[in-house]
Amino acid sequence: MAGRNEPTIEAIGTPPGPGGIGIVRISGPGALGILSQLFTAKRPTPAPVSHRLTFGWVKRPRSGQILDEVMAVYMAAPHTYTREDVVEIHCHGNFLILQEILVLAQEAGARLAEAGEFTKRAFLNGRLDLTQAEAVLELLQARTNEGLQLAINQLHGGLHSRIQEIVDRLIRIKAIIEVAIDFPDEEVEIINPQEIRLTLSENIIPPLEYLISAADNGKIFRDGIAVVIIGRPNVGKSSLLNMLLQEERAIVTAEAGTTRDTIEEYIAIQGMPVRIIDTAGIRASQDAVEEIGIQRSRQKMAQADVVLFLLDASLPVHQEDLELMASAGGKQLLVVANKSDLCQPQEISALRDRFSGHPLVAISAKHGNGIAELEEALFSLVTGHQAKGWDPGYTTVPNARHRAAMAQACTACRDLLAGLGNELSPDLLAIELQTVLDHLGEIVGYTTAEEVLDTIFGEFCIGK
Ligand SMILES: Nc1nc2c(ncn2[C@@H]2O[C@H](COP(=O)(O)OP(=O)(O)OP(=O)(O)O)[C@@H](O)[C@H]2O)c(=O)[nH]1
Ligand SMILES: [Mg+2]
Repeated sequence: MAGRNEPTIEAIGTPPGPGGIGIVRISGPGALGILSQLFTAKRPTPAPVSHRLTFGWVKRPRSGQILDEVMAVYMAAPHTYTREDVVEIHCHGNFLILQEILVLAQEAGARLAEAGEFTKRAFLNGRLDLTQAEAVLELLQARTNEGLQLAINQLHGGLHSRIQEIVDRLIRIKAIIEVAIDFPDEEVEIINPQEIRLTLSENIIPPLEYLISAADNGKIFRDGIAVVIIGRPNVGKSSLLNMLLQEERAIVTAEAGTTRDTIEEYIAIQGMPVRIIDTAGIRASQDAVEEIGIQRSRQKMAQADVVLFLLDASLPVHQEDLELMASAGGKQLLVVANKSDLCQPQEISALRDRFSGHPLVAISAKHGNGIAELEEALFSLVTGHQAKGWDPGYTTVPNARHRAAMAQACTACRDLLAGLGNELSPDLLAIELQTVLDHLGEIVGYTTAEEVLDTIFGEFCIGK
């Protein structure tokens, strides 16, 4: 637990820009003292009452001048986010007011918090484990309801408790082995390799493997995908972007070469967070600006997870279409036959035959036909499942960091199993076991390297 001499930290907890309310948050042993210097309650109490909002004013201590009318709350440790004394001042959401409260609090002894420092203190003080601290960040950043739900489950300790169960089983085995090390001459056979083997192969490796598969299958719902719309000029790429966004985001004209730069937006498709990128139409061009745009289109195509390859279905397939499609290389590709309102069903069938190696959907980006089918096809392409009625069933989806540690733990468990077969000495078994425990400890934060912690908390915003 952080000691009494931890510095008291402060930050604005609300997003930038004008708002109804802005909150300054202060945490640390000096929090209450700082509040008493800045805040004057309308109805003062003889002693501070914890966890109660109080109406009053923030005054500039030197002049006694009122800065703002506020609600303030003091929350006594340890029942707070950081487990330290915490103070919040809820003022009007004006940046000048928030900024001045920060300065006044600094003059009273606080220092500006680093990114994620509140949550880091919550972690260091044992209020959250590392998976829960990461879940806080995910909760703030989730873009879909599915992602939100996963973050809440993890914050609630979903992953932590699963890992803890596995750790507890390992610790039980370790205790047995340690007895064997401490009493090597005992007549009774203390280590029962068969029992340890069974625990490892049935109660430790399978749950780890399950969590690893959950990480793989749930990844897209957690991290999302980048989808790029690619095609020759005028095929309707920007129209499709606008239709997906339900907003006139990109300029659409009948002229080829309208979009010069890439346009990126975020949408949710069937619960997947999608970064959707409209690009300049690709063709041989003499125009310098257009040429730069086309290079950008190609870069975005190279970086994307999925290519929506758009064709104008009302026109014959052009050599440039084929070249463009070939240049998508090994990307996951969905052929989108646009302007289907201008052609006959048999023309679409002909395209289907022609591009039979790829999934194809027919749409009209202008009128909105086929958009639901497009979303479903995209979902099946990236998940391998039908969108309708598919429930991944995972309430816990470990992230890439957790996955890597679990994979290492699994490998170490298999080594341990092999060691048991070879009748390894108890000392060596204990070392192998500790390796597994260390890998799992990285996930929850027992044995996580300082740099890793810095990276994790560095991703947070200042006020969290
Ligand atoms: N009939 C019909 N017209 C469409 C459809 N989609 C787009 N258009 C028209 O096709 C023209 C080009 O559309 P854009 O969305 O600007 O095409 P683009 O692929 O973004 O073009 P560039 O940015 O120039 O590469 C516009 O006149 C659109 O109204 C469609 O589904 N049906
Ligand atoms: Mg365009």
